[in-house]
Amino acid sequence: MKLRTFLTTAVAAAAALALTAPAALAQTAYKSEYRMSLVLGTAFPWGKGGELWANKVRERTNGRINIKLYPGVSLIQGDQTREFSALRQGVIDMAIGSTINWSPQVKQLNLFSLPFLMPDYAAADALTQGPVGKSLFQTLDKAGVVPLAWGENGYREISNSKHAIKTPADLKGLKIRVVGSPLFLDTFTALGANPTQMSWADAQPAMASSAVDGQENPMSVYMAAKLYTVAQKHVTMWGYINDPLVFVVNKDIWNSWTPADREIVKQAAIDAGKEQVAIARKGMVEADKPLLKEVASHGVTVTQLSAAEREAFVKATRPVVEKWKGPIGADLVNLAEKSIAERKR
Ligand code: X2X
Repeated sequence: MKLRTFLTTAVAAAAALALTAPAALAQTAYKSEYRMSLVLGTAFPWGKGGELWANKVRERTNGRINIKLYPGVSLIQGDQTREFSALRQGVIDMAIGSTINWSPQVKQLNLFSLPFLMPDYAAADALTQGPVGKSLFQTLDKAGVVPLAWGENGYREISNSKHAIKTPADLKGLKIRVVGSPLFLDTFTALGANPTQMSWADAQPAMASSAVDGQENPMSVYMAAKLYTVAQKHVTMWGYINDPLVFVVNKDIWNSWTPADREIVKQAAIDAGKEQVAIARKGMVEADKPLLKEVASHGVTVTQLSAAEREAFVKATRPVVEKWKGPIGADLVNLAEKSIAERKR
């Protein structure tokens, strides 16, 4: 090669490198490990979702993106309502989080905690998989994270150590552990109970020592955490709310990946989310609800409500729905009600 040609080629190559430098830099800036935050570990459907997502990403990127699970929200010392802020700040790289835990920062997510909004699984799907889900993803994006897919913690049923709950009067004076969104204080106060906020980590010892009488969580969580061993011998199936899970990535982390890798991470989240929802519903969607039989086999009273009995709880909590419509956004609540009314069953 003549010197002149060589120089021209070298200059062109240097220019090309300069142009592509940000992308090239981004690729070399991959971390050896990414930290995924979760409240519940792999003994629970929630943690299984994390494992599925991480494995799919590792396989499909040939190990370029390695994810380690941090259950028990251990990156933020178990303080689950700080997860969203930590995610935004980069203390956490990615997460599968409950809408409940992020709703103190993202008020629209309180939608899913409106009592008796979603009568069945089809209603929950109509929200996450329809225009409401899209709108909430835009909100999350604006709030500074990259939302990729929906999962599910599940329909939350109430348990306690004292007696069967059949009417709101049965809740009177019961000390109920709730998660740290103010909406829950309103709901349980409206029902005559005595709600107290604490993290999941603190909740189990509190039940064991009778510092609290009851709690509300999906039956899959109740079973995997063996809540019948911490005096929770009465369960009422009232299905008052369902908390979806959201698969998200911190924005800077997302931007550090190549477009091809972003697509892989997103598709893996969607695939893992679908599988995770099926795992979360297992035992509850079959006609004979085998999970409830298993619960009852531990000496637990499982109370089913008639339509009229359930209606009494709906009526008692109606003012809470009215109060929270404004803070959540009336348009969003209306869109949710419309999506549910038009749902496929
Ligand atoms: O703390 C709870 O109750 C749990 C595990 O369900 C959530 O993180 C919302």
